[in-house]
Amino acid sequence: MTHLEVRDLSPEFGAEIIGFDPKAPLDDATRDELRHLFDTRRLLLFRNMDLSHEEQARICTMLIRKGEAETIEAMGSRESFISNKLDDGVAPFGRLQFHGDTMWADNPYQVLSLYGADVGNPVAPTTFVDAVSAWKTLPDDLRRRAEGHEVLQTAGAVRRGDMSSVLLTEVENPPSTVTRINYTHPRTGETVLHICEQMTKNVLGMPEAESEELLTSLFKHLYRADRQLEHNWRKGDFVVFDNIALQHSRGRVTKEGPARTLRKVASPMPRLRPDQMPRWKAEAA
Ligand SMILES: O=C(O)CCC(=O)C(=O)O
Ligand SMILES: [Fe+2]
Repeated sequence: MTHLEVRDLSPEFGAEIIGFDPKAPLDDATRDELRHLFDTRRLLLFRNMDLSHEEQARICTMLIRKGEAETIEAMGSRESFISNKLDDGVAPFGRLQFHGDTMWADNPYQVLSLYGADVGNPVAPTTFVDAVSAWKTLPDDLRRRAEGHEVLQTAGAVRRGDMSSVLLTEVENPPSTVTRINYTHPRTGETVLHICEQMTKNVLGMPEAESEELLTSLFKHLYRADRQLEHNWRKGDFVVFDNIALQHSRGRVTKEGPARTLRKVASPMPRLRPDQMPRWKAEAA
């Protein structure tokens, strides 16, 4: 068994793992330890990695107990980069508010990972918060007001709070889904405070002002500065995280700034009906 050194990144979540070699055969005990760390720490950081797309995808699926033999073809994972330099780079500029990727889908990604393929200095960090510990620590009065209510999660642009330099992607036919605010995590069974500033439009069956007031109070708790974990990128960093338990945001990126190219792999792909496929329009800051 490989000896892994584990360093917690914050009291609630996140761990840096030292001593893992993604190119070596994975024995059962090491695999079980990594799965346990992923379930309990929700974000794992590996530094100084030399990781292919295939290796990145294999770690993602292994952590959520999908067949280890699953290939990137079977995952439907095209190699894709968040980048301010590549011609086909995703989210090439601007700031991103807190979100979970595909939170607007009926079966959102369970795991998301970013690998620092080309990283200059300084570049904008990615910041994480933990929506499981946020639910656990919610004050009783807020929990009573929120529990059982449903919200609309949409891929359409939601505008709230400070929108300066936020990258807004216009979607012609935004897909959406309805979920409970107290959402049951599909793998761990834990309760997640399942709302985000970027994609949660409103609380169903509540007057608009009351809905926004409740969401704002919940966001204040969820995004409290002392719950945020900032990741400052270096080339070769590999961050893999639970996309349902955690949310992420990022600071402002510019096309002129130092290179910031992160390979993104998610699993499993949500199954969308053809009429749910978003048609992205222009991106505007
Ligand atoms: O650029 C980042 O740090 C995160 C990007 C992101 O959130 C995304 O592409 O979904
Ligand atoms: Fe994202």
